[in-house]
Amino acid sequence: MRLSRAVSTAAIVSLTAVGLPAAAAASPAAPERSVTDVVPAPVSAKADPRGDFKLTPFTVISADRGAGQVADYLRGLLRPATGYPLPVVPRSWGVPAISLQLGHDARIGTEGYELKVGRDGVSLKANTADGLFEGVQSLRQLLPSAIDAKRVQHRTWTVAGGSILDYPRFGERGAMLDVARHFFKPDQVKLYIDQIAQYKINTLHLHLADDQGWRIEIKSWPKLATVGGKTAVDGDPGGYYTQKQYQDIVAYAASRHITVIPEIDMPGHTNAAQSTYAELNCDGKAVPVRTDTEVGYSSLCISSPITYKFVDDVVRELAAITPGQYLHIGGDEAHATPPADYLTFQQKVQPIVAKYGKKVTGWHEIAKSTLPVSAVPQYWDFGGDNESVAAAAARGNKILMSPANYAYLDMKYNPETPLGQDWAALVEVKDGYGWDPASLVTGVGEKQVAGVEAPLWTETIRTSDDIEYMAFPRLPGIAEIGWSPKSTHNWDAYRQRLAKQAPRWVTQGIDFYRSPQVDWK
Ligand code: IFG
Repeated sequence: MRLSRAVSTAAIVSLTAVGLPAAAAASPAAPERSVTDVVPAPVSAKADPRGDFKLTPFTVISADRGAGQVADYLRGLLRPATGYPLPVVPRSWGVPAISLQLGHDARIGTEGYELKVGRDGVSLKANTADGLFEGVQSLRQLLPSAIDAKRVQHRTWTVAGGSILDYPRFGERGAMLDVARHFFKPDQVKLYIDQIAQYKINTLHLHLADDQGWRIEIKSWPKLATVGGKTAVDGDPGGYYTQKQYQDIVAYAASRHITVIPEIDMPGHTNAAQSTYAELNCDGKAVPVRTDTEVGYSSLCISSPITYKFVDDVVRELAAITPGQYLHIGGDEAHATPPADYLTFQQKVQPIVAKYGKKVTGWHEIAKSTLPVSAVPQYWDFGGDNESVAAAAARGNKILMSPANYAYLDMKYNPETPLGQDWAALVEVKDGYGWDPASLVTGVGEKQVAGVEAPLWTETIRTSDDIEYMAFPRLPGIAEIGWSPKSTHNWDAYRQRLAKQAPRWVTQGIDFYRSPQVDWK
């Protein structure tokens, strides 16, 4: 039966309108996704349009010994939307497979991987499980964005063909969540862990204590959490992690190949502790509880011996439940601590961290003291000269870069941004992408950079939606700066790759800021 012209035209219009390319409207579409679209940009990627791999209900995941955890994680990613069994097997016996293999490839180091996608199967090779995990993050992006759906989608599942050889520029790519100004429940932290893991972030810095709240149970000073944890900025609900809950968060992060770095900020930013325990104040009187957002007014009592018993107890208990090598001792904005006292404090506290088998990291002010070479100052100023940071770098300390005017995710995008602050800068997506860690601070070059971190301070951030709005789309840019070769750093190319991430965030329910600087897909 011939449709009348009007009807057939209407049919084409309606099909096109719902986004289904009607035959007449179809053009040879550029592939929706390709190995060259991956964020962070890989070291090398070569598309093979004839090499697409189709997942089917018969596809298996084969895993070398030692690759089982990543294989199970991958299966967990793919099963909800495909509904396929995708059994994890030690060998594929010739059945089409995604194979995870461990080897010794000097080119890719401890976190790199080699990914090959062809019609007959997918091969992912790495030297460690960490490398396989990072390779899986790239593999995910070669599948349709619908792969992140939580319910079965009846459709074809094609992995874009091609090959990727990849490894990180810097060893540390981090995100910080300030759970002190506002408290976030373990499940909210785990959600953020899953969101940042997809961009090869490998550390999560938890800012566990500040003036407005103490968030981690310390058994030898129980009121820190039970009393000091009650408050939050603006009198909002407080909360804290029991040591068991903290260990559960640490384990969850580890299953996403992310190391937790806990921070107890001192000698400043200590009002929650000092309003809870009178003996922590030089005059023996508890200071008033504070839930405003002023900074720089508090200081532990440097001359009092009990201060160092407090630090010893806190560091000992935190070290015992932290598998990661580093403890963050804060050290920022100690404006109420006389400079000489600050140095005294650093000289007493840093050995305590070492005594409990951990290494020191802290805001870059700690570089005013002579640090052990393993200590990592975290730079948070705007770039340029900093004598003590340059001197530390010259002595062999590596510097973690988190400049407030580029990497602080609590900075507003623009004057109309409803959340966040603007004391450092307005940071639109392009601004957050427009810097290089190895040329930010005089005297801190490629070899002296430990990596990058994107802190999210939460004075104005209360919900997971708030976190998502500030972290996306800027966090992937920081992740790319930390992972990808400097040679790939190009805003015009990046903004197109970033745009293709949006359907994934929509499927994942990430409430991201639709910056006008990006042509969102
Ligand atoms: N500076 C303070 C943070 C937080 C931040 C908000 C650092 C190292 C301003 N210290 O950044 O506690 O208040 O943007």
